[in-house]
Amino acid sequence: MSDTLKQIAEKLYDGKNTEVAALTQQALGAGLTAAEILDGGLVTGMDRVGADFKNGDLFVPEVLIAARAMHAGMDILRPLLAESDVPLAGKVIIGTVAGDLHDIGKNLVVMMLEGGGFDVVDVGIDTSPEKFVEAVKMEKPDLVGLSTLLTTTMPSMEKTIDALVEAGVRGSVKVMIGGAPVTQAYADEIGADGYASDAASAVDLARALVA
Ligand code: B12
Repeated sequence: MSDTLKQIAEKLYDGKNTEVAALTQQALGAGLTAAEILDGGLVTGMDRVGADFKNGDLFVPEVLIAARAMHAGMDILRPLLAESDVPLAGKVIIGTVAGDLHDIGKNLVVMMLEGGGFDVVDVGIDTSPEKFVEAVKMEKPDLVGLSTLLTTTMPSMEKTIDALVEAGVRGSVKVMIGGAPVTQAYADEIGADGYASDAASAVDLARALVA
């Protein structure tokens, strides 16, 4: 891996957004492609953030700062990636289900998925099953992510999956769920394809589901 890519990954891990942006420009100037910088620099750095978040060496504020640095690099690469037809890891629609306004964890998952090379469409909080269905029809994602933090809104996850089935689009997407009250057993019970307990595991799961 080139030195510049290594530095991008390191500065991203340290949350240095100005340096990540400057190094990203430098790498482009040196002739590296946007895809090489994304994979070898930004995604590599964000993967390390994810691993250390999972094992308890990093906490939410550090992940948010690293994600901001990732965005600084992505802002430069995004237009180039859009032009060059670089295959992304996959497309994900994600939202907090109906009745639930919590979004801190969901936003972390969004950032980690973006850091993992996914194209993410965030449909927000208190998202009705109908809105999920509409978004799936419009965006044609590979994966739908459902988040909830309240036990009282866990049934909204099942209603969302049922609505995808009724609309005839369940077969075209994988569904992953997450949030403090849900478990793998609950995912199995409501017919989701998988559950992940944190943002880093969500990226691993998303990669496995779209593989
Ligand atoms: C912050 C917070 C709020 C904020 C939310 C702000 C926001 N923008 O999100 C506010 C003040 C608005 C709020 C409101 C309420 N809250 Co509140 N809130 C919390 C609190 C303190 C932290 C939640 C949080 O952000 N955690 C940090 C994130 C990083 O963790 P996380 O969300 O679990 O996300 C991680 C994983 O779960 C996973 N993940 C999350 N989503 C997804 C999705 C996918 C697809 C995948 C794969 C993974 C995944 O990855 C994330 C990152 O690693 C918790 C208590 C706690 N300590 O957890 C209570 C808590 C969730 N709230 C609770 C309650 C009861 C409420 C209220 C009903 C209170 C009230 N009486 O008004 C309202 C509900 C409003 C509504 N309709 O939603 C209860 C829920 C109890 C229950 N079991 O149902 C809790 C547990 C507090 C408690 N001990 O009683 N709350």
